[in-house]
Amino acid sequence: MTTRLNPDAIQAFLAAEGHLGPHAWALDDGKLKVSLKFPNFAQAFAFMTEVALHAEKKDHHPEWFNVYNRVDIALSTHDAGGLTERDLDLARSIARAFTRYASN
Ligand code: HBI
Repeated sequence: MTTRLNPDAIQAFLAAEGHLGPHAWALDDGKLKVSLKFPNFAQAFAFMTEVALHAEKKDHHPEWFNVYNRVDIALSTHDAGGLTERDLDLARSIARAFTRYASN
């Protein structure tokens, strides 16, 4: 699905599912962004490996940056020039994966 979400749909997502423990998704520069912290690098990288497998299956990939125990993530659908259901779907996979890691 490559139809861009309307602003109300994005706000509804943020209100209902925007929270990941102490972290929260935010809309920034047309992308869904979150910064996650883990107890250490090994946990952060294990999380990234899990998410990478989901991303490959969905053919939808995060922009992300890792340093030590921090993973900064930005989601958007380049093909659509904004956010689509594919981003919310990947965000939900990220949230599910994150619940299995203790956050810092
Ligand atoms: N990942 N986040 C994101 N956005 C895309 O538009 C996208 C992607 N992964 C793969 C992908 N598009 C491909 O379908 C095309 O680039 C061919």
